Amino acid sequence: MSHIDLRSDTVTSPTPAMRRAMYEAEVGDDVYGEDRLVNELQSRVADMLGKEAGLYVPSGTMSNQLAIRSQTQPGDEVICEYNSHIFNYEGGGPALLSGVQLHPILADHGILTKQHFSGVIRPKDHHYAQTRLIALENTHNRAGGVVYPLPVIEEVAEFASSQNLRMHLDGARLMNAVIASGLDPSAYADHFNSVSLCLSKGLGAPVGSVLVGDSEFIDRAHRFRKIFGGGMRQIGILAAAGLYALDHHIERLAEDHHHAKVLAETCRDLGYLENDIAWTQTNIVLLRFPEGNTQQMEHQFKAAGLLVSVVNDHSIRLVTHLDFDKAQLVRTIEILKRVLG
Ligand code: TLP
Repeated sequence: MSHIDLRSDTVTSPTPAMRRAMYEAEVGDDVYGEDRLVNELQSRVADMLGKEAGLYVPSGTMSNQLAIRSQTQPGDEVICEYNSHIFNYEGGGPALLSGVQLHPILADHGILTKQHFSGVIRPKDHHYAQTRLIALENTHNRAGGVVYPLPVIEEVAEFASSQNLRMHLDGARLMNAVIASGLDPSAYADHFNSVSLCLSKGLGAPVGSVLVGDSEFIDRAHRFRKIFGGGMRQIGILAAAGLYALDHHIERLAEDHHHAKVLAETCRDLGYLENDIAWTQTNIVLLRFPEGNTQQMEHQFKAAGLLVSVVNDHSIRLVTHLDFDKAQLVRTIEILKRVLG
């Protein structure tokens, strides 16, 4: 029997219906701006998030890096959370591609509040890097899919505006937050100058993210996308997958959240859930191994038929997704009980 793969929600394969939409897609050359489906996808996501314009890019990493490059100058500073994707998993991109320094701040469950910014903004003095941008992540991946509370975002955005700082949202899993909270996507996006949304995570497309913001920002990002090598040609076949995902795979995220909750309950009962179960809010479950033996546990899970991802010495992550069904849920519970019980 094949392994159950809960390493990430990026592991899904396009469904037969999504592949059909890709097969039938008309294409044009997107570097000339002539791919109708790419244009449709970009304006669809921009409309959904209440922004003027959108830009289709190959990955969430490129989307975040373009947002940083387009809203900073070399020598500037970007504030982010200590466990954020931008700080941990993007290969030092901000230093390499934008020449900026990151100022990471550790926050409980990944949630930076207004209080965290007290005394952090650099004075306008030649000694200092200039603070230019605040980047938040919703849902917060390494915190375990935590949904950013809207009132906290509102407070941070108000503060940012009082300091003349721009705001970027890494919304790789923003639609998980939308489904979990019942809020409109634009309710979150309203507070940011730029938002990155991934189609290749819970939404189940094989590739792609859309970066949105005002037209001037998107125009700058478009230029940097070309410079970073992200100008692509007949990608209507990929945009078709993204459009299909927006039409068919948003509401169903609730199912992934339900599956994650059931797995979290199992892990809690076995004594291995990292946080209180109230923090399992979307599709990510964090397991804690105080003995620091996560590599060894990963091998044991694999031998039992389950692929997991090791976050660090003490944490293992399970992520539910489109290709994980009820039958696999039952099998996973059995495996968890067998390995951890
Ligand atoms: N995250 C991946 C890994 O890189 C850790 C995963 O499996 O979760 N922002 C957030 C919050 C993300 O979780 C990710 C992917 C990205 C950006 C980057 O997206 P891609 O992989 O498309 O570059």
